[in-house]
Amino acid sequence: MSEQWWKSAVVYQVYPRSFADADGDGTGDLRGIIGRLDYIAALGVDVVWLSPVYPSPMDDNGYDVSDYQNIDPLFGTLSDFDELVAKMHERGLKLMMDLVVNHTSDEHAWFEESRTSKYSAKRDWYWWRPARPGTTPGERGAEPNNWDSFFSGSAWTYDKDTQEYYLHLFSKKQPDLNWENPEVREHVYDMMRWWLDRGVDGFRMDVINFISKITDLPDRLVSQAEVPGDGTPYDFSRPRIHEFLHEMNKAVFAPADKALVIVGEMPGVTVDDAVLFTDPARCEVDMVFEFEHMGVDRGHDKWDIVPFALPSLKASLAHWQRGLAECGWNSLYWNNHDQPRVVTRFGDDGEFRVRSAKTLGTVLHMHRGTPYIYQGEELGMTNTVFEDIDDFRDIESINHFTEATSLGEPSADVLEKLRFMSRDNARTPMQWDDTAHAGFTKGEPWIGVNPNYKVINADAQALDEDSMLWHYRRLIRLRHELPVVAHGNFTMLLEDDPCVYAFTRRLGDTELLVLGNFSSQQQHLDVPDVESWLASELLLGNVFREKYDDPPSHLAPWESRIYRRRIHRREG
Ligand code: TEU
Repeated sequence: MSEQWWKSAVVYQVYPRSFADADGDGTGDLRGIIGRLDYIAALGVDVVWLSPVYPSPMDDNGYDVSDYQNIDPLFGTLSDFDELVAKMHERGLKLMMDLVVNHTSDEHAWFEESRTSKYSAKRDWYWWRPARPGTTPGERGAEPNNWDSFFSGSAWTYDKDTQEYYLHLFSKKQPDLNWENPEVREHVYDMMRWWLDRGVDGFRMDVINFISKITDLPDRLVSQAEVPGDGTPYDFSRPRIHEFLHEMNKAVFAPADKALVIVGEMPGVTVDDAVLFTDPARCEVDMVFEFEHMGVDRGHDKWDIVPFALPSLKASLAHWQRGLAECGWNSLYWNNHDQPRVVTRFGDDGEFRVRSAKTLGTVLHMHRGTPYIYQGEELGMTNTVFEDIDDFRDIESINHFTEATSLGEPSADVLEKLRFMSRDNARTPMQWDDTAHAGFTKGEPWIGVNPNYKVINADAQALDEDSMLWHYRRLIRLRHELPVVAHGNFTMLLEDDPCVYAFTRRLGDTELLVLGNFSSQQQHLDVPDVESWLASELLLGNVFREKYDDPPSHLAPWESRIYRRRIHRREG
């Protein structure tokens, strides 16, 4: 297997709570996943990314880990896990674990020891600081600096017993680990080696660019132009981040005698820094997972929803394609457990749901990078229906509702934004069939099933070769079969066109032309250098026609096509 096997791989993300429930308690589990491995294998993907299954108080659905070397009883046992790994490997699937080491749970033994006293041996494993000089500890404004948490409120929580604050970039139950302390790093590396020995094939490392911080934790700058409470200039990709990742690579990845995949989830990472993180010669990570394109419909924060404009999406993706053209590697995704469903967000989840979902898939999968499919995306699952705030489960959504309404924003307005942008849209149960609770559980699901499961479900689509599911299988096969899909260079066309997404890919004498109409109206298009495509071959489309005009001068609503041609030598 080539060293960079993951360049032609496709990743499938499983969010265990919502995938399949075998024991009927309403929450998905490892045995549920085992029961659905044939479904995953039939898609043709190479890697499964498993969101956290470690013991956790579940303040942030497992992204708050209280024991790194076990399985939460909600999800099963270590022996279920071993069986999952073995059965995945039997099917040629690799397992990528979610690794959450920027922070632990406040119920992790390390933090429990750390908080006992200022003189605890583990005090320095976290970021403890006294109140701001001249203030009264515990009062508003006394926090050591002015950073806000991603989940609303200050990033600091006061501990009355030891009269200091601890830092948490996420919830107050997710204290940040202090990576400056070499003992912390050694313990994390040991734990990672333990999972590799147990059979896992790689890690998706949660907010890994946050682990290095400017150690004096300065106040953020406050200016009109800046996001309120945004500490990002000080906590993203800070001074020692490359050193830490290189050290981890040498300590954990390099010695492993198997083909791994290492993904750095890095909110806010720049293209230039991504090149450094993923340059193979630097031995840090294999690819980044960045968020720039997830911001195209957001203003100053994720709740400031602005209208989607296709040229911004194209500009963002093209910027990354160009920036990593010579060196480095990126992930490609529309969805994950933190994002609303893409067909609702960038597509048309009404009349053209299937067609727009196929076009979104086609366009994404034909880019250069490693594509990720988030469970249910391959079925065209949509955002769900939330009647009121009690229907939400996500800490980020609920905290935002509490904060925004307490500041006077009408609850109806906040709810409307949550309905569109909340992470819970991604977290409704997987829609397996048209029986009760979409076949996800025999119990009461932990979060409501999307009411459209009778129409959108895996069983129905498995029987229909024209379905989304089959379309995704074809896209995955194209990547595996055509080197140009994985490795070809990328050229964006028609950059300013507000409705058409068009680009070429080229490797040697093979060139692909990818066209997608991102609108619910027919669109005229002028394919640049159209003559060269006259004798090309249509590889995949989503609108059936008796006769195709190749290449097309019009695309039907949400129509997409992939063409292939051979380049004659004199064209060079
Ligand atoms: O998310 C990191 C991240 O970028 C957050 O800002 C995330 O986008 C969040 O949803 C804000 O909208 C990772 C995990 O994917 C997420 O589920 C966790 O909540 C978070 O880290 C903390 O571990």
